[in-house]
Amino acid sequence: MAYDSTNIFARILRGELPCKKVYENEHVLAFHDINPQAPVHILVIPKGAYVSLDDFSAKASDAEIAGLVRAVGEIARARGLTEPGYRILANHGRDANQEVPHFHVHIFAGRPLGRMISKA
Ligand code: DGP
Repeated sequence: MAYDSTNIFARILRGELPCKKVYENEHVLAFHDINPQAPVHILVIPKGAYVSLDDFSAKASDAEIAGLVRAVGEIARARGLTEPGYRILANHGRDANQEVPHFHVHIFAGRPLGRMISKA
């Protein structure tokens, strides 16, 4: 799937749409999800144009990949999520219901999150 530069997160990265920013560095922007599924629901996105984890893991540089993973950990630590815990999730493609075609990692926290995934 080719990257669509009109997707919502590309527009946020270009400053065309607002977001509630949580964190930013050279490689990464993080902001609150517009439709939170937990008391803490943060999205961490690379600044580069990658459709999903599939694209990111195949094409991103080691620095971009390290930057994103380190940002997730840093955000979680800065927000005191290490204890009591948090969950990360990244949807790729149809079966996972990926809605926005710019790679993003969800961070969920702030309540007991149950086990793994819905059976529905
Ligand atoms: P996914 O299904 O993994 O592609 O999740 C996309 C998430 O993006 C979903 O939890 C809602 C969130 N989202 C969609 N549009 C916007 C937006 O304009 N701003 C913010 N902050 N989040 C958005």
